[in-house]
Amino acid sequence: MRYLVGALTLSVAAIGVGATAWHASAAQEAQVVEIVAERFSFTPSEIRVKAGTLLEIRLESDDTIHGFHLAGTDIDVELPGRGRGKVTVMFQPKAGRYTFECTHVCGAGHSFMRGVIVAAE
Ligand SMILES: [Cu+2]
Repeated sequence: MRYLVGALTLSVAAIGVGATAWHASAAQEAQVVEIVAERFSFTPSEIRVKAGTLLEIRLESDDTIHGFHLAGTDIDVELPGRGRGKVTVMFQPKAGRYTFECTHVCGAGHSFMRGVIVAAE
């Protein structure tokens, strides 16, 4: 399992997302979070974790192209349309609230398409 997580993270580091978080915590198992994007919401839209948990966030669209930007981090990726694969990012939150939002204009409700990761001590 540890080997698998490492392999996934190397591919993430290659596109410049979440690399710093990874190096600080190479020995830690990641908690997998799956998020599905569709017009005009993310499911789940609220994710609660313990602060310091290394998250492997797997993002997938159920319709068109969407974006995923996690405020306060350098995580900003584009999700391909339905059936065209997932995008994985690594994130290890300190205590706090981290809003995420769609960054690819996807229709009338685009600006309401957001959610939050809440990391508590
Ligand atoms: Cu959008």
